[in-house]
Amino acid sequence: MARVLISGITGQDGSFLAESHLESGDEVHGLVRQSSLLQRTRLDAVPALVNARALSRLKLHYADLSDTSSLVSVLRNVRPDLVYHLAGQSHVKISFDLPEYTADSTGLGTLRLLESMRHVVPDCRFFLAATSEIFGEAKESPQNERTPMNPINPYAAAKVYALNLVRIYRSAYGLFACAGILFNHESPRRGENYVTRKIARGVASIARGRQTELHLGTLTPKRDWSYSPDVVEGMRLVVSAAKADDYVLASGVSHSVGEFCEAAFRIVGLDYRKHVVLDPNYVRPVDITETLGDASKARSELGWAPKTGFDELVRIMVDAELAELDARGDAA
Ligand code: NAP
Ligand code: F7E
Repeated sequence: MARVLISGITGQDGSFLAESHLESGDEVHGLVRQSSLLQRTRLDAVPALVNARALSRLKLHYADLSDTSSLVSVLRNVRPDLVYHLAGQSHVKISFDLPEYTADSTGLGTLRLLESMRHVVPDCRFFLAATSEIFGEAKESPQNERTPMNPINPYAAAKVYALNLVRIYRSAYGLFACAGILFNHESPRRGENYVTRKIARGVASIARGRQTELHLGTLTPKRDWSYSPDVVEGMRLVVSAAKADDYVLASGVSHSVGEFCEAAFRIVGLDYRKHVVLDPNYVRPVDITETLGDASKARSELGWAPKTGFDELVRIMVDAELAELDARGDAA
């Protein structure tokens, strides 16, 4: 039984990762930050899939990425074998509004956690959720582990810093520090202000007669979208590899935001062109035209490949929103 510590356990990936390790019989510890409400909706989904005995192996600890002493204290108490570092401000557009907070939580937060680990649990394995955003408007397609970093927003710049720290702590101190260079991955647990969840919610709401329009910034950018549980499976393989290294986790297929809309509206028999309204409020100062990942290193060295294709992902997300609306029984 491994002792696993997850920062960002209340997020999309953190909740799937917690579930996956609980199902493997591990002891799972999560860092949670202070908030005025105790509702943690993604974690509430966990009990549906694991039994009560497994839930007794889930423990939450208050800590904050801005408070080094809280991180040291949790590491001392838990003495984890594995740390997954998923927490931080990770919305690209919001990083233009909160550049300093993004640098502090996503960039310096990683430094604080690595430095605390180096002193308290130097033999513990560390996984960073890095991002395809580090490549910016990439000079080559598809992007792999050797593609030059060229960040174009504050979030990406903070993740470049975090990824460089992982490489430094690996080479300078011999820490087992590794990273997944994660391309977009989605699920019904995705944050509501990311485009796929926003579209899925909009489609369900329009299909049930609760609204008529869906406001989006642009339809042209293309993203390499995967299903979050597939990527979480990849994270587990990266952190349990024989050697600490960095791996791209991506589907290798790219679709535009417009194609996501088309597929999602088609599921409920509607034409997206009649409902999508372009709204400048959601346009970014700069945006990446296309991301496309080459996960061949993860495939050949770790045996990882995503199982869920684009059409299935869209269906999973739309069906979940329809089911939630119908369960609430408040369709107009
Ligand atoms: P998410 O759903 O937005 O979850 C973010 C988590 O970080 C939440 O648990 C949140 O806690 C926590 N958090 C945020 N700021 C914090 C702070 N200052 N101190 C402590 N905790 C904080 O993100 P996700 O989609 O699961 O992504 C997980 C990680 O993968 C992130 O690091 C993200 O940058 C990276 N990533 C994601 C994708 C993707 O497509 N999903 C792609 C590439 C990389 P609260 O619940 O309290 O808000
Ligand atoms: O945008 C466009 C938007 O916010 C996708 C994060 O997990 O993946 C994610 O970052 C695309 C962009 O994700 C709206 O301009 C159009 O081109 O869902 P998103 P993202 O910015 O790609 C990377 C890999 C991460 O690491 C990040 O943490 O969709 N778009 N209209 C819109 N996006 C949003 N959110 N809202 C719109 O109305």
